Amino acid sequence: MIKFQNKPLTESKYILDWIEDMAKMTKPDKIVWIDGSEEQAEALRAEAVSTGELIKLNPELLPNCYLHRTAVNDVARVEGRTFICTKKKEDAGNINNWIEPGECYARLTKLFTGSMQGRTMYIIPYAMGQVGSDFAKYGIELTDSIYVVLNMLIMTRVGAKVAEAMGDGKGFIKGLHSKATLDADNRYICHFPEDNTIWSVNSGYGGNVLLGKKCFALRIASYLGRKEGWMAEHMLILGIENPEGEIKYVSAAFPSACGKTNLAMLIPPEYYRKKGYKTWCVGDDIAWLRVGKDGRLWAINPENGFFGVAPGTNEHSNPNALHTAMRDTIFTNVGLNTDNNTVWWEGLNDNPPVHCINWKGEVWDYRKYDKADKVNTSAAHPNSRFTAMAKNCPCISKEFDNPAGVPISAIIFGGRRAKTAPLVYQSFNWQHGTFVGSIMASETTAAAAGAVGVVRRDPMAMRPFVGYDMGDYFAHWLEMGKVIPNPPKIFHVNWFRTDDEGHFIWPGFGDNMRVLMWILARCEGKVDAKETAIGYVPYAEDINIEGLDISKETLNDLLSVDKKSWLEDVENIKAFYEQIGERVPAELKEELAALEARLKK
Ligand code: GTP
Ligand code: SPV
Ligand code: MN
Repeated sequence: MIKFQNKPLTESKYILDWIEDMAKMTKPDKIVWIDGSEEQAEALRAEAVSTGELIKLNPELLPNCYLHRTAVNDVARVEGRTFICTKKKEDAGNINNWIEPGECYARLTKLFTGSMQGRTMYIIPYAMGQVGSDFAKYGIELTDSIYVVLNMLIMTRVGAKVAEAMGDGKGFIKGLHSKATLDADNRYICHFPEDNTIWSVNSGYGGNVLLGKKCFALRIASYLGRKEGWMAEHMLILGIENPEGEIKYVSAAFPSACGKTNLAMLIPPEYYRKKGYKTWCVGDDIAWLRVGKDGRLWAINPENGFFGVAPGTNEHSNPNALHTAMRDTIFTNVGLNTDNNTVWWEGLNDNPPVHCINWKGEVWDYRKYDKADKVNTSAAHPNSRFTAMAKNCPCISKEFDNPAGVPISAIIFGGRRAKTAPLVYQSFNWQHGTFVGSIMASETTAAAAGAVGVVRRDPMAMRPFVGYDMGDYFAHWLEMGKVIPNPPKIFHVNWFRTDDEGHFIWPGFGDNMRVLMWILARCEGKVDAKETAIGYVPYAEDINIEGLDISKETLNDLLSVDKKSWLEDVENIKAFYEQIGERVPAELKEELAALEARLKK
C-alpha cells in the first residue's frame, strides 16, 4: 500500500490502484492529495517562493500574484512532440503524430521511471465543467510541479467534491505529468484516447502540462464527443445583451493567439454602449457543445480560469483581461519591474521599466528592443501568459456557472490572413459552414514552437487539437448538423487584413462588435447580404462605422473577394484535403468543387 501525506479523497480501488502503479514507476518521496482548500494552496505558494519556483509580486499593486519563469527551451506547446496513440494509425489520421500505444507506453515508462525521486507527487482531482452537470467530465492529474498544481487550481474545479462526483472512478481521465529533466529531445505529450489516458513528460509549460486544458478538454474530449454525440471545440463563448436586456450568445473558433480572449472580453464601442448594449464573457478558449431539449446547440466553458496571452494586453485593447489579471494571478515568462516588483510586457504601456529582469531571468535593457527579434530582445516572451480566475473578470457572464450552458445563435470561424479572407462572410448553410471551417487558414503565432507568420491550414482552429482523424472530425461536424433541429448560423471573420505597408486595416478589438452586430442581424433575418462565390458578404452600408476613422472605400476593400487569390487558395485546399486523406467526406469535396466553379464563373 502506498502512503499519502494527507487523507485520500477517494476510496475507489480503481483510482487508488492506478495511483499506486504510477507512484511505483515515478518513485516520488511523498504523495499529497490536492483538496482545493485555500490553506493548502497558500502553503504550496510559500514553498514555491522559498525554492524560487515562484516570485511573489507587490501585494499592494498585485495582490496574491506571482511570477514564474519556465526553462528557456520550454515556452510554448510543442506540436511536433504531441502524439495521438490509437491502436490503429489510421484512427489518429495523417495530420496527427502517432506512436503505437504499446511502444509509446514503453518509451515513456523509461522516461518516467524514477522521475519524481526527491520530489513530491501531487494528486489533483479536477472537473472540466460544473461538478454534477450533464456536460461535466472528470480527471486526475498526477504531477511533480507545484506550478502545475497552482495553475490547475485556477483553471479547473479541484478538490473533494470532484473526487466524490467521480464515484468508483470508471471513465475518469488519467493524467500523468513529470517535469523529469526538462530534456527537450525527450519531451512527449501523448494521448491514449482509447484508454482515457494522457502522459506528459519533460515540459513545464502551459498547454503541455495543464492536462485539463488542450490535452483533455480538446484532444480527449473531441474523441469522446464523436463517440457520444457532442462537440469539443477551440472556441470562445460571448453573450451580447441588447438595450431590451435580451442576450444572444455566439461562439468563435480562432487559432492560438488570434484573438479569442480579446473577443470574449470585448467592450462595445461608445456608440453601442450609449444605446445600452453590453457584452458578457462565458469562455475564452474552449467550448463543449450539446444539442439541447429545445433543439438548439448549447455550450459550456469547461474551464474555470483564463490562460491568456500577456503581450498586447492593455487598458485600451482589453481592459477586462487586464483587470482580471490584477489579483490572484500567476504570470508566466513576463518581465519583472524590479523598482516596484510588478510585471511588464510589450504592449502593456509605452513606459518600459528602466530596471527590469526579462523572461529569461536576465537584466533587460529596453533600448535594445528589436521588433524583428522579439524572443531575444523583449522583456516578456511573445507567448508569455497570465493564469487568472474567471470569477475576477469584470464582464463574466452570470451564466458562467450555469450547468446547462448557453444557447448558441452563431458559430464564427476566423484566422489571421493578411489577404484573401474578407472582414466577414456568412456560409450558405450548415454543410457549407462546415466546409468554411474545414478550409480555415491562419498565419502561425508564438503560441506553438516553430516558425511564426507562415500561412497554414488550421481547420476549425483545431489542427493541433483533434484527438482522431481529421476527415472523421469533418464527418462528425456534418453529422451534428443533421441532429441539431435549430442549428446556429456559421460565419467567417478576419480582423487581420493588412495594407501594402503591412498595417492592419480594420481597427479590431472592441470595434469587432460592429461585425458581431451584422452577424446577429443576419441570424435574426433583419439585414440583406450580397451573394458571392464564397458566401454572403455584407453590403458596406450595413456595417456600422460611425465614430471610426474608416472610409466607405476602405470598408469595401475589407469586404472584397479577390477571385484570383481565392483560386490559388482552392489549389492549396485540394492539396490539404489530399494530405488529410481518404476520410474527407464527399460532401466537402463537392463543396470545394462548387466553390471553384463559382469562382471561375
Ligand atoms: P490562445 O490563448 O493562444 O488560444 O489565444 P487567443 O485566441 O485567445 O488570442 P488573444 O485574444 O490572446 O490575442 C492574441 C494576440 O492577437 C494579441 O497580441 C492581441 O493583441 C491580438 N489581437 C486580438 N484581437 C485582435 C484584433 O481584433 N485585431 C488585431 N489587430 N489584433 C488582435
Ligand atoms: C493555445 O495555444 O491555444 C493556448 C495556450 O490557449 S496553451 O494552453 O498553451 O495551449
Ligand atoms: Mn487556445
